[in-house]
Amino acid sequence: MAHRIQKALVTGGAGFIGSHIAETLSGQGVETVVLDDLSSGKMANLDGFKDRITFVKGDIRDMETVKSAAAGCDLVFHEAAFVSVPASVRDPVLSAGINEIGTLTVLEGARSVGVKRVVLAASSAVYGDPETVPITEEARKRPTSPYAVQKLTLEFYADLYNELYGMETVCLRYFNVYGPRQDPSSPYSGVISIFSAKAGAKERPLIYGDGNQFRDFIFVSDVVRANLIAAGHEDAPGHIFNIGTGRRTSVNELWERIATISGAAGIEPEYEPAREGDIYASLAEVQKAESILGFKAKISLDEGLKRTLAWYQGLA
Ligand code: UD2
Repeated sequence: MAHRIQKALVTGGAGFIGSHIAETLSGQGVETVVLDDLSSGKMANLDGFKDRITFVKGDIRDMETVKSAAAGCDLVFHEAAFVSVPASVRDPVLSAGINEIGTLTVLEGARSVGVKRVVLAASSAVYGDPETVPITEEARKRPTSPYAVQKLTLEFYADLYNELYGMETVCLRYFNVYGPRQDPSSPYSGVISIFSAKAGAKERPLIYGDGNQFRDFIFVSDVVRANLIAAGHEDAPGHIFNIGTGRRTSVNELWERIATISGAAGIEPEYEPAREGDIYASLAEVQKAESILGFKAKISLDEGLKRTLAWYQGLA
């Protein structure tokens, strides 16, 4: 597993999820290279471990940059992406350049320098509005945004590199990931980051719709662990795994818990009409990751929220 990794590249390693992967890898003594163009990632996310990594500022669409960052690596974690769903709706061509051509460049660059395995960040966005929950990996794919189409394309390319070129690839379809370093600053930021910031400021949150819509929220350290297992497990290559908890939480319940933990209980949310294109139900079927990888999320929502809120309080 992770102890067999000598050197790894994390694309998007200055971003929310990528920085946690880079921090864990480098903390385990893995020689870690971070490639990030800082378009949404931040140097501040590397605070505390930047002396343990090699940071390369560069664009994943540039083949030479990718090749030199990946040189000598046995593993690549591909977390770099154009991450905003609504922004992908506004700019499908720009987002496709990063999420499709950028991904292809990472795969091809990795292959050309002899990387053994690439673990890629896929997304539950590929399912769109599901017919039933929990959602199995085989469920119908109904992408409802350019971002979702691009993440589905990423999976096809990953599979192709596994089958056609014999470079091992594993795709992890993240559900709603949350935790420290998630940026709360845009209205389209993850709901937990927004609610945490609101609770800290003792302000009323906005809930879109009736608040009964639900999600599968997974804490970022569990996602890091899933990546490390996917990186080392001999049965992982060629597979796509849902990475969630299998537990559902409604947006109403989420606010209640955040408010209680942060001492903001009694602050009533404001309600607005549901966001256009919002999905009502999302919940992972987690059996496949459990049976093949032995991966199971460990951090309860309350524990994850406590750690997240503590971090946002530290920022204030
Ligand atoms: C998630 C992913 C997105 C994409 C999508 C696929 C995150 C941050 N986003 O979007 O990248 O993969 O899934 O379906 O993981 N909400 C409020 N008030 C707020 C903010 C949000 O009520 O201030 C609601 C929102 O309307 C939605 C729920 O909270 O019903 C979750 O919203 P989100 O933006 O955190 O994540 P989601 O699932 O829409």
